[in-house]
Amino acid sequence: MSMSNQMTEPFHQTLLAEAAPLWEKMLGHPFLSAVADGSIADETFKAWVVQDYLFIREALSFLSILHAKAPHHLRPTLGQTIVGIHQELDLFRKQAEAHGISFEGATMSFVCQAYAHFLKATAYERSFEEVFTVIYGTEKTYLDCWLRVKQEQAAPSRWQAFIDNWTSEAFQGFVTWLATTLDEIAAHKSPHDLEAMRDLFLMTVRYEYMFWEMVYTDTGWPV
Ligand code: MP5
Repeated sequence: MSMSNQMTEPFHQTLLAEAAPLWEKMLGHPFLSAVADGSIADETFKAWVVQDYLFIREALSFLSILHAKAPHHLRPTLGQTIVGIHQELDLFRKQAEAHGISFEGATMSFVCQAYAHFLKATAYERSFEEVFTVIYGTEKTYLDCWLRVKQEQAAPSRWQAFIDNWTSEAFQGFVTWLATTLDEIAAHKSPHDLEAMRDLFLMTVRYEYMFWEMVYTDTGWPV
């Protein structure tokens, strides 16, 4: 694949251009349109709440290792994301209580576990730049997916707290910071390194698609 335009185009835009077909498929997932038009089955959305709760709880170790690998000047913001995850877990617990959802005894589905383990393996084994590329992927996908829901919404949803969580100005600002910082980091990397970062980014987007697919098709463990 060609990295020839890396000098002219910010790296995050190169990644988004490479991922464009996958991205469209992800944004067009029926889970998202069903949330937007209010037709999503309660049980389907609740399955997502449980799986995403388990997922972000696991993602804490990914973020902690990213923080530990980060250069000093990026640590204040990355440290805040760890606090942010704890706040998000509180949001999930409050919403679960309000909607009669229980996390007790819940286990990660096949896809949820695979994705969570991909994050952790990346955090432990890959360079800071590679891990940073993955966090950009996880956050940018969520921003765009929930923005799509918000844009298509004709009426408030009973799941509005989640929609608002990933479409807030603060979250948009954070994702912009991730993109700008990724561009700065990438400016000093070799084509070989950039290619490894790109591969991880595309893998992240694939997992994001599979996460919607898993909850929508109610795939826990196929066997
Ligand atoms: C995120 C998430 C966003 N909550 N769940 C999945 C499957 N992908 C991405 O991460 P965060 O930390 O909740 O903003």
